[in-house]
Amino acid sequence: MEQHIPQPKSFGPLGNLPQLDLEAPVQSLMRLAEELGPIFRLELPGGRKELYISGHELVEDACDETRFDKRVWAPLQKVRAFTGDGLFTSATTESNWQKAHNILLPSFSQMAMRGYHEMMVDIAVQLIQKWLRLNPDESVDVAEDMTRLTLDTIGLCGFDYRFNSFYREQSHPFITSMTRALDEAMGQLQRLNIQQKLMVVTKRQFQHDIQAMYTLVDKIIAERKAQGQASGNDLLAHMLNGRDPETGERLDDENIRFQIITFLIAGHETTSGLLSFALYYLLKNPDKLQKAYEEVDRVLVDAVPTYTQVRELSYIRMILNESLRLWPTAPAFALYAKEDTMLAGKYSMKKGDSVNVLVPIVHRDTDVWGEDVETFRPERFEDISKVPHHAFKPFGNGQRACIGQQFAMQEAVLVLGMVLKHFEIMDHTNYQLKVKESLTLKPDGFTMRVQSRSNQG
Ligand code: MNH
Repeated sequence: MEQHIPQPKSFGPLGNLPQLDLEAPVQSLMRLAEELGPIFRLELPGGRKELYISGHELVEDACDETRFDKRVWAPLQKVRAFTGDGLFTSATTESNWQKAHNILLPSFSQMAMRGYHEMMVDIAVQLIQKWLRLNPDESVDVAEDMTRLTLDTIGLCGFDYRFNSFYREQSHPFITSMTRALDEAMGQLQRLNIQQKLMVVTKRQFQHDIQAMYTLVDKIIAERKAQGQASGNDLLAHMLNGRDPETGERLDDENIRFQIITFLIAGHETTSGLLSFALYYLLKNPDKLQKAYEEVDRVLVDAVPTYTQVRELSYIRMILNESLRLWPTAPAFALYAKEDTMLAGKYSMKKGDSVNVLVPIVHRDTDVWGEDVETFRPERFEDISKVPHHAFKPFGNGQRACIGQQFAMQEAVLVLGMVLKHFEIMDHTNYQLKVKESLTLKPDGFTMRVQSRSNQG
């Protein structure tokens, strides 16, 4: 039997837009899900209808790849203005998706992580050095320094390029352009067509920012080609040299440009948010912080961690997973039906209809996670076989899941481990969590103090 899908009261041509806080759309959707249940519908300007799901049964069914595939949903369509048919913003049916996926998958295997370890350590040491040199009354802007770290890490591991963010007060010009372009892409979503047409200056700035990104990236590609294509063992080398085992084809230059911009965006915002949320939760949970200290003191016995030691930091990894459960920094993804189908046997969907998965609410489904879903409890991830994987989707789904998952976790475990080995962290403002939204989520205005642990004898 067909079931009713709730929709809040709508307001003429604006539809349900008034119910969304435009500064924090995901958090408005989370509130609506708590009110309306595991499935609801909204009407957005332009007659766009969107379906949102967050119950584990619905999500598990929509994650069936034989019937559903990733939809490049509205925000990603906007981002396509500068990431084109790169991995993140292409449809599975576009030929460059499969080709790039085949060529790049080996660069992201757990094996490949060994090859990035020295470079990850190089950047992590810069963060530690910066914090060691702070005066006792100075505090750390957590998300800012984590963004410096993750950007520099993907720059170095990916393209042998140093953004040198720890040597700059202001962000690197690439990041200024990227952030502004991302904000503009999100802004376009919320404007009516007529407003959009009037925003000449904004449009010109957008074009300027895109051009600035292309210029830097094209320079990186040209310099590498000048050195001889075979040089290097980073992502760029793999993109220039790799051939698709299925077709024998290489990636073209335009697609490589889109992939580089994609990796620079996808490869740093989310990981930086993850590290920031993890530090927030540790400050608020002293008993978990104590367990983490015990682990790093036991495992990280050398001046800098080895690859193998990072793999041994299992409690640190659990902390990161639990942070991703409560605040998955990429909070939503979309799927469409490949043929007419019934979602979870209850809701009929026509070929092409889509659903948006509200990940933070799936991660708070008490049916699978238990009653204490709001509690930060890394021990949930102790026994991998007991984790409800169908209701844990911080990295998306199936073949379209995050290609950088191993990379992100390797980097985050290394950095959180090193931070805790070196510093006592202090919640000097009694920070109250406020989540800031762009394409991803981050704690807003979160600062802490750090004190070297080695000075304490
Ligand atoms: Mn990542 C896709 C989350 C780190 C590169 N990433 C996705 C998706 C999610 C996601 C969710 C699926 C989106 C969708 O279905 O529309 N990613 C994360 C999170 C982190 C992360 C939570 C860190 C924490 N991602 C990284 C890193 C890189 C990266 C690091 C690169 C070095 N991610 C990608 C790419 C895709 C992706 C590329 C698209 C993959 C594909 O569709 O083929």
